[in-house]
Amino acid sequence: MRKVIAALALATWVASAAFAGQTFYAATNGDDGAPGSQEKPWKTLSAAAETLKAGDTLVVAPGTYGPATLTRGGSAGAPVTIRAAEKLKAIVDGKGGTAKVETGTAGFAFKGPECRHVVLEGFEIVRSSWGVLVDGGASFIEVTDCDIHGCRMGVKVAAGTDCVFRRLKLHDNKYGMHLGDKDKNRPHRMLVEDCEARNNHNKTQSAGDPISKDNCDGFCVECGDAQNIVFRRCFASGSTDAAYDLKPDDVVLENCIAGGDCAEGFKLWRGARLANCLSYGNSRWAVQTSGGSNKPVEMINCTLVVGKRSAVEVRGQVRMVNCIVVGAVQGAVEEDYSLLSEGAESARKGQHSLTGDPKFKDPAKGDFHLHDGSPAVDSGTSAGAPQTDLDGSPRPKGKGPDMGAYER
Ligand SMILES: [Ca+2]
Ligand SMILES: [Ca+2]
Repeated sequence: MRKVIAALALATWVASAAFAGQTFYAATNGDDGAPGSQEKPWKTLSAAAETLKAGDTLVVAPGTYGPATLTRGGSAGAPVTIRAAEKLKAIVDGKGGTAKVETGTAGFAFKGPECRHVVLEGFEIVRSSWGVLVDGGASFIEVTDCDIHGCRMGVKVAAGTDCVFRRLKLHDNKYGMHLGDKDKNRPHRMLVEDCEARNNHNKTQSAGDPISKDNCDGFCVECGDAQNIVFRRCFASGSTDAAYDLKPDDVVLENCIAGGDCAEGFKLWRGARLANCLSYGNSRWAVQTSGGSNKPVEMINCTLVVGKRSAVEVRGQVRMVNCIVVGAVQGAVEEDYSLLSEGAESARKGQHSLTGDPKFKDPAKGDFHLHDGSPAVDSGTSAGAPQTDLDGSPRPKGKGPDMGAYER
């Protein structure tokens, strides 16, 4: 019986593998006229990109390659997959650089409405105008486990929807990730998970470069009415502008950190919902909201620590529950069950809110977990509190939920 089941399982696997398409190979010593087999691989990713069909996988051997543009893809059950054989050992070099005026080279470009359902995995992408570019209405593009640096923009969605960006390291570009254009080409349905944006700024700017020297963000979404934009477990530091500069009304940030050396931690233009987020050590505000909408920014279980100016600057409406704020609050905040400290005390209106030292473990080293004696411990409300904290540990522990991003 066991043999029959094994045989059936194998038959099913073979059938689905056949349905799933073919596996091809590329290597720097290959030949674009070759069949693309493991023994006789292709040479360039640009030639391979023309050949791949729904369900096909391209496995790319270690080495350095030129850019590739995809204008076709797969389908929902049978994506086209382009994968580095060894993670970050296949490098795509656009041979441009951050300081250059736009040259129009993307490491990987996904272009046009026929380019749908493509998965890109495990590449290092360098010296391109855009490390990854989604344009012309491409959709269902999933980019994972890539290291993108030395580019003008790490990831740009110029015109596209339904993308997933996961475990990307975006560093030493001008911009980290830039989704959408100013109120056109709405980048609906974007999921950004476990991505890091570090040191994306404009060190050397060429004459005529249209990017303002000061306006370099870690993560930016331009379109106010883009829908279903989610950032989860992302980290940003070292941008000359914001860590997160996000215009959409309904953007959601869960377990995200703005970890220092940016102008603003979270720059939110209209509505937004932040849960378990931490902002500290930024040179202007931990959070700045710009209003422009009657939809309030909502924050629950966030820890917001003053940069050089104030902790929170509010234009528009902000609602805060279970938060810790250290530093001045400018503008009106509707808050409750929050701990307001070091200049934020006068903003306290909520009947369950507190003032006092939050007793962070080691704030100088960026550790905003709570000491035992912190007044924030067990002082929050369970109404609406996320069931896990910024570390992913269960909430509540002890007698109730704590205020701030970490539960103890
Ligand atoms: Ca900006
Ligand atoms: Ca607790």
